[in-house]
Amino acid sequence: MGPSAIRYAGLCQGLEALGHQVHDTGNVPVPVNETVAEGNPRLKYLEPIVNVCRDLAARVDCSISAGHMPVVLGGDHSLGLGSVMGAARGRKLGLLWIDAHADFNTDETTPSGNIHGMPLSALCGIGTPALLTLNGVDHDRAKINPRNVAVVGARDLDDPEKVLLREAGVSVFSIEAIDRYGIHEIMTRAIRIASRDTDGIYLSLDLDSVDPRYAPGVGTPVPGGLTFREAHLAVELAAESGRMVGMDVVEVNPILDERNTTAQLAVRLALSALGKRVWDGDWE
Ligand SMILES: [Mn+2]
Repeated sequence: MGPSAIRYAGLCQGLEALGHQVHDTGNVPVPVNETVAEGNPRLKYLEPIVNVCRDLAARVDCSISAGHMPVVLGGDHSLGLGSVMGAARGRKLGLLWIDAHADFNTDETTPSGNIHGMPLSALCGIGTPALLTLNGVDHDRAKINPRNVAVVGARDLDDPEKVLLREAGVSVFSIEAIDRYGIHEIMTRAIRIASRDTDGIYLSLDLDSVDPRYAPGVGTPVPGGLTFREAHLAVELAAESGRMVGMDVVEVNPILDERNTTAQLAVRLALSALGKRVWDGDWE
């Protein structure tokens, strides 16, 4: 439903108006939630999630290899495991994870059993082998160096998750860091970390990073998030780095939304991340 809402809010038309050529490849097939078994309560829906991620990884790899910029819409942030793993095939990637959460739990630390709380740890090589290798089919286990990962906007971290983040060496720029230093300075630092000795940057944008006033239609809203303008500046700076190879726009849930507000914001942010500016002439 998330991708439909984002399409309905005009993503393709907006991208074309920016001068991009758009190939909408349609939805990645996902089984209907209510028809599959939840399975292991510490790794809910592991099997369907791994299958979807394996399919998505191949599509993203193909897209980048063909010289395109994949824009992956969701939906559950567990898809980030597939998209980033695909983007990291044969490429050394830095990762910007803009999110209210760090998504760095494992099956051992998870309070909920939701895999959308685990993709970033799995991408850094931490957690259950089925996620790390997409069930052994994917040979590029743990491609992302945690030293090239920056989490931006975090404000809801679990204690065991904090220990894992620290041990791994991930840079976490909490909302407090943004309050103190400003989004421009924090994104500059985050982009520097993701750029260091890498071939490019993948941006994974969880709409719950934005304050629920502007993005009410997300699964796990947390008050005190990025403002409308901070979110835009964050992705504009990512675009300006000239190093982005692909992006996710996720956690849009139309059932929880108010008149498609969150999908509309998702479109605005995706366009800003792909080059849209209010004014691109001189300021002086
Ligand atoms: Mn997330």
